[in-house]
Amino acid sequence: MLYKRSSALFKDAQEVIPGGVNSPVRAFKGVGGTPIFAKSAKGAYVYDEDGNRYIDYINSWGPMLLGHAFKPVVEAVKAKAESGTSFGMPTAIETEIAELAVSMVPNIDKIRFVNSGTEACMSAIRLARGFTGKEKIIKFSGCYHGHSDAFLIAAGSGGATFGTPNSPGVTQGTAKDTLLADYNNLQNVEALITANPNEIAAIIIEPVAGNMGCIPPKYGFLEGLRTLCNSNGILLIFDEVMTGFRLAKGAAQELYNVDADIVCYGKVIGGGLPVGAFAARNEIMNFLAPVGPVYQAGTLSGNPLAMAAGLAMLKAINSDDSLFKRLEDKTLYLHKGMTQVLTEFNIDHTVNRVGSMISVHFHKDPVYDFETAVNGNNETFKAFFHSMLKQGIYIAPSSFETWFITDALSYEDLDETINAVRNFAKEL
Ligand code: HOZ
Repeated sequence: MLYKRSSALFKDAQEVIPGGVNSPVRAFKGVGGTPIFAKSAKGAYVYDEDGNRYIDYINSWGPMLLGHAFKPVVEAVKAKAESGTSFGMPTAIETEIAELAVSMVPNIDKIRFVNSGTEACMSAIRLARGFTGKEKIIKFSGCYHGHSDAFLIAAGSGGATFGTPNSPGVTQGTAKDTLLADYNNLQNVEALITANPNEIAAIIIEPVAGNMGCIPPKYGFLEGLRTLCNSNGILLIFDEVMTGFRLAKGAAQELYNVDADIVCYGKVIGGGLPVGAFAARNEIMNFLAPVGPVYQAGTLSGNPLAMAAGLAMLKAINSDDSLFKRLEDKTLYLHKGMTQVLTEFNIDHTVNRVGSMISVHFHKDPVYDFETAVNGNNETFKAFFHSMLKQGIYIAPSSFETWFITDALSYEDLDETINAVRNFAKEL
């Protein structure tokens, strides 16, 4: 494959944008080499500036559940743009998407739209602190809840990729209010609660972690957190930015039958436009301004183009009763195919999967928390990434990211991918 134009564009970009990218993991620093520049995308494929085609397993890091340039979304955005792109006034479409979202998800009465998953999680902890009158939060090592200060402590995603899970610029004052627990370790959480009596406002978690690869919650873990929260007056926040409207209509809350107190959304809910949201029952949401005292605002929040995209996306998901089964079947097919090849070639691996989230860890033992995720062989991952890229398969340029399966993928695409894994295994 030729990457001539991408290389030239990257060179120019580095002159005017830090690292040439507007979000660090895109820069390929974790795997080496030059990032490819996207030119267009349709369905399961993304095309770069040099004209190469890739089967896409990043899918804009999650939003493209139904494939790139999904027609209903594109048409809704085009139509909406004709009547103005932003007003800073309430619009009818905001209520329409809010009603639909609330009807699809168990356990929420009201939802507030923001512009990103980062904003959603940042606002959710402010709300939790305001509601409970307490200041500390518990987060899990390797989970990533966006880049607001309170979360850049043992953060997954780019933080883990670049070895900067604790970012400079976060004050000690902020850091001391974020307590860290190990994913899938209830005893750990219990000990933190005991050591900080009456001080913890919220526990925030990705109910299926996607920022240290894909890591499922162990049986009973989410239920255990729910019980601990109930008995200690702590709010449970599910960061469903990745899982929301992807794992089921009601996402992880529905899949695991555990109710969170506040749920954060992003990615799929915006159909590929910048949208985040957080939601809860009335009692909690009514603490938000202008009804309650906790302030949160945004000039572009509820932007009509973003709402039109999100609404078209949610309508398509809500009206398709076999969607989640199709996604699960495709992901399982890929899981089985890759496992078979890697086993045949004696390559140490663990493949984790929940619904349409999947990741390959080059390690023979189970991967269930950040420590076990870090144990993966990064040299093998790098070789894997570049081999797949050369063969036209675009996976996340970091072993600390989940892959996102889209409904646009055909079984031929999946076979092509499994075949590419076979070629990689032969070469290794
Ligand atoms: N935070 C995203 C990965 N978990 C990366 C977003 C991007 O680079 O577009």
